[in-house]
Amino acid sequence: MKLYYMPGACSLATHILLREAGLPVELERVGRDKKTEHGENFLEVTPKGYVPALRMEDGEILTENAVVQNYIADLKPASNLAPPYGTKARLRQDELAIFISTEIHKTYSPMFNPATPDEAKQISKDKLATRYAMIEEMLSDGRPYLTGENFATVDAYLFTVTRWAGPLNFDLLKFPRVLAYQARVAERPAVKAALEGEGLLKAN
Ligand SMILES: N[C@@H](CCC(=O)N[C@@H](CS)C(=O)NCC(=O)O)C(=O)O
Repeated sequence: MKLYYMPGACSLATHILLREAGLPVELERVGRDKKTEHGENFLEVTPKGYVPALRMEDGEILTENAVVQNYIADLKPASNLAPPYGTKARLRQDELAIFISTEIHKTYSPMFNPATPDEAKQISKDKLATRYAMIEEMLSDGRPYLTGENFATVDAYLFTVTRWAGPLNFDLLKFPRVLAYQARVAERPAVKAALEGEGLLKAN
């Protein structure tokens, strides 16, 4: 399997999950010009032109964060990254993944665009604040991870997009449990390895 990624982008979540699942990690960096580090035209890999894109063992390309993340989890059920398909627990985890995708990830996205007016960026920040208030509430019972005791797909996803808060000047100080959660996830060996693999962490 080969993961097409951009350093620190949402594809980091899939990268983390490959490492959490103990699967081989083959990475192909995609540039802003849609060329990959080995000269592939990324638009021929996927006309969507965005990461993550996962080339599966059969050669087909799989896209869309929530789906790619579940695919990795289901390849290695013993890693407990997602409950079995068809269970209520899986339904709830999928609900959370789509919440992260549509209500958090895609609220950050326009803030990366220099053409987005400041008023629009503020609207995004106000919306993010209401969404993080929900995450803060979820963590209020002391659970270490979003779905309870186990690190899951949704943790890799939320951690990845929440890393953008700093560079985009979205203040997380009002959400101390979210901040503690970020620090907790960052300590996981697989997360450290993925960050280092993308050149986002200085090796000691
Ligand atoms: N709907 C896609 C969106 C993925 C996405 O937003 N990818 C961003 C990086 S976080 C990207 O590749 N942007 C480059 C572009 O759109 O040209 C998903 O949920 O996986």
